[in-house]
Amino acid sequence: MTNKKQVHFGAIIHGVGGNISGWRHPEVKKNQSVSLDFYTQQAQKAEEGKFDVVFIADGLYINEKSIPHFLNRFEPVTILSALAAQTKHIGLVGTISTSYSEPFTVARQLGSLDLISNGRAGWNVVTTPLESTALNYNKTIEEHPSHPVRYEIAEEYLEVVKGLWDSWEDDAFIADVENDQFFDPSKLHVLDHKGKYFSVRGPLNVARSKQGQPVVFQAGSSEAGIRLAAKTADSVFAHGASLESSQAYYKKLKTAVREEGRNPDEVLVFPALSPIIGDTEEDAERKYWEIANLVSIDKALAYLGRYFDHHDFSQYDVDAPFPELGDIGANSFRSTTDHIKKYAKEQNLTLREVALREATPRSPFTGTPEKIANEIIRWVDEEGADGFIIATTAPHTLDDFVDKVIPLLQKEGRYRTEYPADTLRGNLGIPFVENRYTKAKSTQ
Ligand code: FMN
Repeated sequence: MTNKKQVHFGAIIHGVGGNISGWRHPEVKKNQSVSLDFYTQQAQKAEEGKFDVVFIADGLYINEKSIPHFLNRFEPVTILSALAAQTKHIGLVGTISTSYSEPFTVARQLGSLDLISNGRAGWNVVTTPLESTALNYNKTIEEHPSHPVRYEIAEEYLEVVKGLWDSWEDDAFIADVENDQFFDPSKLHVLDHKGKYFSVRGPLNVARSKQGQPVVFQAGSSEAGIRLAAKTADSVFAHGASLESSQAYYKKLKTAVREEGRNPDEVLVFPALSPIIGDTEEDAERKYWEIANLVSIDKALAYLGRYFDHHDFSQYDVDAPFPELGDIGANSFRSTTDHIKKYAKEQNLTLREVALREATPRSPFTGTPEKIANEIIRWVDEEGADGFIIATTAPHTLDDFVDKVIPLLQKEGRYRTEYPADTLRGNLGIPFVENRYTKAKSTQ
C-alpha cells in the first residue's frame, strides 16, 4: 500500500452541459438532459474509472434565460434510483434543497435510495439561491428566506434528517415468526423533534443501510456555508477557480471542522474540475475555443445574471468597467457573487470580460493528459483538494479523462485500480455512522 495521498473523483452528469451554449457543440446530443441512456453511459464510464460518485446538481426555478440543461432535466433522486440499478459500486449523490422540501420526505427518499443501492447514497445539501423559487412553493418572493436564515434552517433540517435516519437500530427487524414479533420494540426510536423551524415526530418508515447513513455533501462556500459543512457534512463540493482560491477555502474548511471537534480528514473537499483534454497543448487550446466561440455576449450576460438572481446585465454598457452592484447577489449565490465583484474590481475588467470569463471559464486543467494528471497531484499535495467533481460538456471528455488521465494517476500510485469497499462511505475512507441509540447503550 502506497502512502502517497490518494485522490478521489466524482462525475457531475450535466445533460447538454453546464455551459450556456455547450448544447450547440456537434457532439452533444440535444436530448441528453433527459436521456436515461446518456446518464447510464456516463455513470458506467465513471464507474469504469473507479470514481467515488456520480453527482446530480439541481434547481427549482427556471425562466427563459436559464441555461438549456436547466430547462428540461431529471429530478435527482428519480434518476439516481434508475442509475442504482445500472451500476454496482459507484456512489449516487443528489442535490436537494433544505429551503424547499420537508425533512421527513427527504430522509425517506434518501433512505430508500441507500437501500436500493446497497449503501451508495449521498445528498448534496443546498439552500436554494434563487428567490423566485418561492413562487413555485406557495410563497411570495419576499418570503424567500434570506442567506443567513437559509443556513439556520439548513442546520436544524440536517439535525432532523440525521435523527430520523437513526429511527431503527441496525438489528431491529428480527422477524421472529414464532413469537409474532416483526421488530424488537426496544430498537425503534421516536425522534419527537420540536424546533424553531421544524416539528417532526418520527419514526422514519425506512431502515438504515449497511453504510449507516447516506453521505452528506454540502455546496455553499460563504462563511455560513463553511460553518454548516463543518458541523454536518462528510464532504463538500466547492468552486475550483484556481489553486490559490481552493487552498484558501480548503484551509478555512479544515480549520472549521477541527473547531467543531471533528477529524478534518473525514470531511473531504471536492472542487469542480472541467478538464479540456488534448493530444497536444494546441489541440486542447483548439477544443477550448471550439466551446468558447459558441457563446454570444448576450448569452454570456444572461449566464452571469443568474448568479445575481437573474439580474439584467443587458442594461449596462458591456465595454464599460464592471458595474457597481451594491448588495445585488448577496442573497443569492453569495460566495460566487462576492468573488466576481472582487476580481472584477481588482483586475479592472469590463462587463464583457467578466461575462465571458464566467460563461466560458478557462480551466486550469486544460492541456495534455500528462499536464492534467500532474496538476491534479499538485492540487492534492498542496492542499487545494482531496478530490474533484469532474464536470464536462462534450460527451467524449469523460471518456478521455477515464481512458487517458486516470491511468497516469494509477501509474503514479495516486489512484486506486479497484474499489476498496462496498459502500460510498468506505470508498471515501470515512467511517460507518453508528446508530446513536446503539452507541448510547454501549457506553452506558
Ligand atoms: N444550489 C442549488 O440550488 N443547486 C445546486 O446544484 C447548487 N450547487 C452548488 C455548487 C457549488 C460548488 C456551490 C458553491 C453552490 C451551489 N449551490 C447550488 C448554491 C448554494 O446551495 C447556496 O444557495 C448559494 O451558493 C449561496 O451560498 P454560499 O454563499 O454559501 O455559497
